[in-house]
Amino acid sequence: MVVGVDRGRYTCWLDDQVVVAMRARELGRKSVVVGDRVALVGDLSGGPDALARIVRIAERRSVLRRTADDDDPYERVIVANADQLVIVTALVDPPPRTGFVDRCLVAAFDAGVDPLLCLTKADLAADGAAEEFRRHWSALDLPVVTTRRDDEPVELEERLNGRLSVLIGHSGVGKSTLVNRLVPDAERATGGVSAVGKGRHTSTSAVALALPGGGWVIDTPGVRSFGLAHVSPASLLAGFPDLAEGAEECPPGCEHRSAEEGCALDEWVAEGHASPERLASYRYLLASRGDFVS
Ligand SMILES: Nc1nc2c(ncn2[C@@H]2O[C@H](COP(=O)(O)OP(=O)(O)OP(=O)(O)O)[C@@H](O)[C@H]2O)c(=O)[nH]1
Ligand SMILES: [Mg+2]
Ligand SMILES: [Zn+2]
Repeated sequence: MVVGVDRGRYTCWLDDQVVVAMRARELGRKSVVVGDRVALVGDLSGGPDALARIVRIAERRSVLRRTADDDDPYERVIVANADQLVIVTALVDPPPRTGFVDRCLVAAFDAGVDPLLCLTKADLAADGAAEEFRRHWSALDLPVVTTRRDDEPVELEERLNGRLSVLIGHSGVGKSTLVNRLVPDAERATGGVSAVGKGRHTSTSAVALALPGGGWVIDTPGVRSFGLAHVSPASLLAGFPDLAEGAEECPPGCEHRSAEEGCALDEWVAEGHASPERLASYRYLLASRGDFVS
């Protein structure tokens, strides 16, 4: 398994040992990402100067992608073969954003990866802040864990056990801090919280670490936005399962923009099946992508 990628060098985990490899020419332009299962040839000794070659990438069980912006055609594959996407959001500093979580949920559903919401820095937040924030997704079966500075992340640990999970979130939310607690010898650098938009990230590349209890956790650099240009309009709606059922009542070809155009989603929300904020978030995403359901 590829556990790290840095300037053309791929760190691979092979029989409990680290082997550094480069791409073999026969791979062509195919990208190799953290989480990929690969076939290696050459020097597999794992010595300091040993360099193996990646000759094949195994078929991926899942592919988690994002684009920098909603209209950016360039897709970045974040990780391959993840079972679980852990959406890491601080309750304060940086402040939580429901829209970011909604975007991650769309990406998770699109990739066929289970979402988990992890709310950090509960020690800094007002009482009830976690409950208030998570209420936004109360119509979904979205598992949520809350963590705080001085507590062991026991519940998170249980949910990561035996699975390949990737942590995604803005810079400074505490991803690397969690990884250091989960994997005692991880030694991931942690840093301050940079002002939003400053673009200073403490972690600069994705790294997979073996969990003591089995499974893997992947720490990733903070993302500023989670572009969804690669997600089809139909998949976008699938990322809002609380709304998708209501859309069955829409007229054929409904673009879900407004009740005036016959969209049934306003009625669905008025009946209490989903929250107005979720519908607003969905419509905001639709509009920011500049495409509509046909
Ligand atoms: N009070 C408190 N501070 C925390 C908690 N988790 C993380 N921090 C602090 O938040 C800051 C950022 O933590 P990091 O773990 O570096 O954040 P990150 O998400 O890995 O950031 P990037 O690598 O830039 O994406 C550090 O100063 C941590 O000590 C928490 O639960 N409570
Ligand atoms: Mg980090
Ligand atoms: Zn509609």
